[in-house]
Amino acid sequence: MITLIDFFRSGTSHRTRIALHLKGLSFEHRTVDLRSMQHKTKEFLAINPQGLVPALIVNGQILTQSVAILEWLEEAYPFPSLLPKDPLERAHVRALMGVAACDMHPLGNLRVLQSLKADHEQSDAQTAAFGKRWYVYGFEALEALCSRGPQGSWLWGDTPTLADACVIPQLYAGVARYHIPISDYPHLARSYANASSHPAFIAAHPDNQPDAV
Ligand SMILES: N[C@@H](CCC(=O)N[C@@H](CS)C(=O)NCC(=O)O)C(=O)O
Repeated sequence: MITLIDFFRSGTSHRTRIALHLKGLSFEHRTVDLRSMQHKTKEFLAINPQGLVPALIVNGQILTQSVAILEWLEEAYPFPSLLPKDPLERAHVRALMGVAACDMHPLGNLRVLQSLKADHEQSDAQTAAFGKRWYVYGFEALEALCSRGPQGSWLWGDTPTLADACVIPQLYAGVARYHIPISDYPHLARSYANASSHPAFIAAHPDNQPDAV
């Protein structure tokens, strides 16, 4: 039995949903609404002491940190594989995951942007410009890295990998929140377009979640 605790608009929840759907796993959904600070309640902090979504409950064990969850999913459910067979290829896919998960996502996260406003007196416009800058750097880096890899329908070759699971939510946020023109990044645009018609990515999309309003 798998329970995902998430929020529709959260990029880390989005990447976890993509991987769960790509693996074809059925799971129960529980929402923690970040807008009403449900992630800071005693009840949720008992689940994740960091007060961050997502969390995955697997047979009573609580998993946190989305990349750890993705890696667990790949190990526990190897088929369909979301990593290439070759160790060097895997390292390339994990580098793309790292750009999205370590270098882009944290700098646009709610608590970071809230701290810029509350502790450093930044306006909404300054905060948005700050977030956008790191996303643009991320888009540029991802595009350059993908151009070195196997060309196909997805970021790294012809099947979706954990890189697509991590990167697509950041592309979505970059386009929707910061209006970054995805067409300037052909490799990213191709994977983004494929995701828009792929059942697992559609099922995982923020707009298609029960808590989306
Ligand atoms: N490294 C963590 C980051 C989790 C994270 O930052 N989640 C965001 C939503 S995308 C969150 O819960 N933010 C609440 C906040 O910033 O207060 C992971 O990958 O799971």
